[in-house]
Amino acid sequence: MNSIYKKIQASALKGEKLLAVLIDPDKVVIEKVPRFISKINQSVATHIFVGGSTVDENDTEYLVEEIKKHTNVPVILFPGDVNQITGKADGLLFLSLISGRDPNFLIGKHVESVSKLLQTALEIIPTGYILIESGNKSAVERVTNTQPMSRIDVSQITKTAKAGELLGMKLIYLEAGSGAKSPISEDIIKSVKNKLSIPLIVGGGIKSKEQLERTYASGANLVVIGTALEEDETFFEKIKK
Ligand code: 1GP
Repeated sequence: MNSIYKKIQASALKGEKLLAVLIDPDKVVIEKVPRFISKINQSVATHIFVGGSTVDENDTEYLVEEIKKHTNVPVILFPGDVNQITGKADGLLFLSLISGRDPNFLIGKHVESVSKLLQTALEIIPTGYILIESGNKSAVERVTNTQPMSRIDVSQITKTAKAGELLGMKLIYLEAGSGAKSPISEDIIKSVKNKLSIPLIVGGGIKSKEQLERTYASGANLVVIGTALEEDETFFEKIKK
C-alpha cells in the first residue's frame, strides 16, 4: 500500500528527478497509444498521468486499459472530473484546487466521488492543486471558473502551498495550465520549495530540455509534460534514458 507515494517521497529525499508524461484522453488517438507508450518506456519518464478538462465517460478507462497493456510505468489519474475515475489505473491525485475558492473543487467533487473510489483499489494521494496565471487562459480556469493566482504574488502562492501541507495534503502541484505560454517561474518554485516538507510537482508549458532542467534546479521533484510531447515526439529523444 501507498507504494507510489512512498517512492515519490523517497526520490524527493534523495534529490532524484521524476518526470510524468501527461496523456489527455480527449487529445490522444487510441491507435497511436502503443507507439507513444514505447517512446515513454525508452525515456526517463517515471510516471504516466492520465486526465483532461473535458473527457467523455468511459474514455479514460478505455485509454488506461490500453496504456497498461504496454508499460509497467505507474499510471496515475489526474482527473478533471469525477467521471474520469477508473479502478484500472494504479493511483489517483485527489486534487483540491486550493488556489480557488469554489467549494465544489475544494471538497464537493471529492464527496461526489467517494462511492466510486470505495469500489477501487486505487492509491489515493491527496494533492493541493495551485493554478497560477501564465499569460493565457488555461482549460482549468475555464472549466472550474476559478481565478488563477497572480504570478507576482509569490508570498501568497507560498502560503497557499504551505497551508495545503498543513491541512495534510501529501503533494503540492504548481500548475501553469496545459499549453501555458510561460511555465511556473523559478522564483515561485524556489520560494514554495523552501517552505515545503512534502514533494513538489510542477507542470504547464514546459517545452524544452532547458526549461525542464531549470524547473528541477529550482526545486521541483516531479515535472509534468503533456503538450510538448504530444506535439513533437522528437522531444522524447532529448529526454532519453
Ligand atoms: C497540465 O501541467 C500539465 O495540466 C502539463 O502541461 O501540457 O503544457 O505540458 P503541458
